[in-house]
Amino acid sequence: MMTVSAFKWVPPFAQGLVRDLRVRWALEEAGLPYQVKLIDNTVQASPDYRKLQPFGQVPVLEEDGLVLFESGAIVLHIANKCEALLPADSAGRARAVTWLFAALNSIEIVIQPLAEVDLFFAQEEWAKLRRPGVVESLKERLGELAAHLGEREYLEDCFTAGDLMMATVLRILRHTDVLDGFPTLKAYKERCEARPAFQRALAAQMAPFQQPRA
Ligand SMILES: N[C@@H](CCC(=O)N[C@@H](CS)C(=O)NCC(=O)O)C(=O)O
Repeated sequence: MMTVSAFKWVPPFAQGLVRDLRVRWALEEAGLPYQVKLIDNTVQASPDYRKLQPFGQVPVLEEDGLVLFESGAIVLHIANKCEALLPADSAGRARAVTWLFAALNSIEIVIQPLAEVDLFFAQEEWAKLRRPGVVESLKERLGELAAHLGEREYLEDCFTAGDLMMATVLRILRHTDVLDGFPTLKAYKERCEARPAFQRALAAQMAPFQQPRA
């Protein structure tokens, strides 16, 4: 059975956004059972965990001696086992993989700076100066994404691992009203979040955070 690493606890601003969610969601879509290895800061910093994840982050996926890190690589690994995440035809697969990379390399890359400015450095003068430029670049990119999506349900003909990744990336904006300016993208993200597999994955990530802390 596959094992996914996840945090025992994170602050409320991160709960429901931690990147093991992508992996849990992919496993739920694929109908593959998994177990979770909950870690804390001590494990994260330990040499043993660094052997699995060089940067001490989550998620890690372990499967019969295979160890993977990077949520994109892990989701792709799972998607390869499941037609519901990667279409059977080679062109459809390639397009889905393209969107998975676009989510990480073209969208997350412009969303993450806003999360950092707002959630980690909000009181810093440089962050206040930087924010308008970050929002402007982000809105430009989201406009381009919305133009591609148009009135479609998903980025391609059906839901794929590319949508899974894109939805998790758009969710990082939940502390802002930026998506209100892009109603079709907001509806797209909500359509993806309404999938039962997503709901199961989210509930599973949230469960340990609701336990009393030792
Ligand atoms: N590029 C990595 C990023 C992983 C990442 O940023 N994980 C965060 C949680 S969402 C983490 O472990 N943060 C703790 C840290 O960096 O020390 C991936 O997609 O897997």
